[in-house]
Amino acid sequence: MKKMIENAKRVVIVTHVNADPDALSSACALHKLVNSINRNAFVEILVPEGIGLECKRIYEFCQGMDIPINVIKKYHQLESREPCDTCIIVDTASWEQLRIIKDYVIRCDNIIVIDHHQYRDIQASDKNKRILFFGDEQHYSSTAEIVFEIIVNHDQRLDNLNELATILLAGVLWDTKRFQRVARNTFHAVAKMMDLGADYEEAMKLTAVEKPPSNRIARIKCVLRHRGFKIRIKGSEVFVAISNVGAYESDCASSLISIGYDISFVLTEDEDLKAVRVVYRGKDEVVNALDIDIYSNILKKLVEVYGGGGGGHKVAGGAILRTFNVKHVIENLIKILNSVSEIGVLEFVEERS
Ligand SMILES: [Mn+2]
Repeated sequence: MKKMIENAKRVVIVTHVNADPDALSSACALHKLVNSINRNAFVEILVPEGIGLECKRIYEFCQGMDIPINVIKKYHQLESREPCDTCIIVDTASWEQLRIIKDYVIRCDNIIVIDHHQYRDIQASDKNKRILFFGDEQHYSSTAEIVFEIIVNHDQRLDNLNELATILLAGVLWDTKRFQRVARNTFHAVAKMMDLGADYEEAMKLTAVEKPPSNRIARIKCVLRHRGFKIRIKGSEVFVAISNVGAYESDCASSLISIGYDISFVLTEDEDLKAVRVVYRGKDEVVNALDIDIYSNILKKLVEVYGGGGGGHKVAGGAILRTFNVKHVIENLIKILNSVSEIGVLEFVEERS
């Protein structure tokens, strides 16, 4: 990786669409690393579509450290850019998650992927390209931990290491939901971050979110529109919810889990992409005990039907499907649930109050 960066002229660091604190803090820290390895290279961070609300403070923090972050919303923003030779993809499991910057990144000669997702469809597809992978989900619960390890193992000590450690800690806090899920190296990494001057309180403040009223409306609509099902896998009952919303589908899927479902799927028609986005969430203890995994056994089958791509973990993930027919996707999803269930799919039916 160091050699690639030393020889680079133009480096682009990219995150997944609507960067979260893990993705954005990782990108900012890498920007400093690339600068320290190669002062002559042009380096920039590109974020497709936008930055999550929960990232506002990290965004400001990075700007305070003179790290430029460019949000790419339209193709013309890319057309005016020269092609880059080296791309660093962070916290991204699927090409589809790069959205409008996907084609720009695919043209890079050297690709470095730093990521912790279990399921992924980014592979070295083009043999002429050099592609490097860093990270796995067993050892790392966030991309920030991997980036931190790379920085700590770098032979030069970066300036403002305490501040970088603070934003990376914010990334860890976000992805672990304040240590509700951790991997083997998480606590080691966090202890080392604290040793190097990370400010825990500041890191917590960096990820505090105030959600807009439209988020609350989306979650209410999601609950009103949802359909609930009971399936059985290896003798145990599993409650599954399916819903659709126009935005905030991840929050919507999490809300369905918090009211009592074991697995939730939320679909969104994406006007710009002319595609359907699906996200899923699962309850940790239930999903870990199941004999199937949601991505490979359910969602991937939808990707096989419609095309597209996706990725994720045992308890969270998503995909883009090349269709614009939400109803059709839901029908197929129910069919797939039916095929994995020992008792078929039983729908909960209640009269409206
Ligand atoms: Mn992450």
